[in-house]
Amino acid sequence: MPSSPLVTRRRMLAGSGLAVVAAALPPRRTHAASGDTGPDGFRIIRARPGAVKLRGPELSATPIWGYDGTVPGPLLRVKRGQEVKVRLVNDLSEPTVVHWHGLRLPNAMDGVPHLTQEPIAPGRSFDYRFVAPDAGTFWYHTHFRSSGQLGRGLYGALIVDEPEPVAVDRDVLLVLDDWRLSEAGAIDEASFGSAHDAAHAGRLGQYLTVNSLDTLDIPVRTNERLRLRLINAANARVMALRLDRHRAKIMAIDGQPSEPFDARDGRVTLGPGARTDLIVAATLEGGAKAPFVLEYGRGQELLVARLVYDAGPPLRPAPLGPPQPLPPNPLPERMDFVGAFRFEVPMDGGAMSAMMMGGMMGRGMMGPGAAPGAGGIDPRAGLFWALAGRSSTGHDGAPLFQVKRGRTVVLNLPNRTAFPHAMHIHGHHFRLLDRLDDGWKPYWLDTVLIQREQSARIAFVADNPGKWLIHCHMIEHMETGMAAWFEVT
Ligand SMILES: [Cu+2]
Repeated sequence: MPSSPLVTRRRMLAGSGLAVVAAALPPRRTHAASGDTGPDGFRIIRARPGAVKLRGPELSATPIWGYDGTVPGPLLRVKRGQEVKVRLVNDLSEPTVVHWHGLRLPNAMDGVPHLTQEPIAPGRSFDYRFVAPDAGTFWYHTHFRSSGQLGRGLYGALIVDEPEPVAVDRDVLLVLDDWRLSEAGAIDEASFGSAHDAAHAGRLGQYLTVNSLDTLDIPVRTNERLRLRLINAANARVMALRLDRHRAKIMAIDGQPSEPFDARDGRVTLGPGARTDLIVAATLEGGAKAPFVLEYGRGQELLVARLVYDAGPPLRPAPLGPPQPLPPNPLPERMDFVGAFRFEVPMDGGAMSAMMMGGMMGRGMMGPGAAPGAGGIDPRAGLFWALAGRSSTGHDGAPLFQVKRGRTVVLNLPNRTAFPHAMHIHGHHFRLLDRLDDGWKPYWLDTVLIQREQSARIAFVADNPGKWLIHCHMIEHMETGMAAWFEVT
């Protein structure tokens, strides 16, 4: 695996000394509290250029594309069962769409260009309207020319609150991203569409932000209970995070409640697109500081956030006990494995693979008209990856498979490449099956990180009719062949 590009020296210095103080997001801010809401109750969000100080307050702002010109975009917050109503106005110079990542919503609202809707032209708008079926931490992001649009900042968080408030003292959102910036602080646009990135680990930035800030200071009081909502909004970076000196319980993954379990040594790993909700007992003494870091490269780390303890008295005499599990969402309780539809979805291609070399040889050595590599991999056409034996960018071609509504689907996902992949399924959450086929992990996922030469088997009930994508959430892999769709009829 190639090493991550190094974070700049300045960024390291900033991370260790010049933290930006930022208030944690207040809980239960309603989505109507900021921005425009039309007379018909639609929250108006404009996809437009903006400028954000990604490198700290003392350096110049970076031109970005963002929802309402900000990164992350406006926080949307509804209660489970309430409607999300967003009128997306496209003030960009190119088309766009919005995908609601992890939401089990009606197909027409899924925001996949040409598959569920036509792209929203510049100057036009599209109304997204759906009921939020599950409480949890979700996000919304562009799904059009995603490498450039997501890489420029078109994403935001969507929090769906539980029917009854969860017993925490502080609810903090951390949206993580990495940026590839020039010395002057501009987004490196020349490298969008880089074939090298696409054929390797995807576009990795060298500059890490949380909520677009250089570092997030989270104020806490002794014996508080915190909920941390982590979202990995990077195009391709897998984020290995560690919270020091605290016991953290994983409460939810990819929006869905899990059986609570300890984050071992305070560690949690998020592939691109993934979310994790932690509950942390703040048990240090007043005035203490505890780092939350990104581990990368060979033993290097970078400060993401800090818990900064108030010097005053504890909030309560002793910390609260272990948290209760979050209330369940209405997910399928059982799956029919006997009658399941089973399908092989191998991942192939990429740099160092025989298939891609075959494609390069085929065209390069034998001249035009020669057959591309197996599975349609054709580097000359910008296709470096294949899923289930074919190379597609999503909506094109026939469905990978069709199943009747209600059928259990079991997919085997062997990663036959030299890189990890974060496989994302739209419209459904799935179970990660145990190796021995005798059970599943105590959580649900919508995106599963599969290491090189490993495989994962997943199962879900295809209970949501429509045309749904399955793709790698390393965006540059998706855009160069690692995508397909299936249909629930
Ligand atoms: Cu991938």
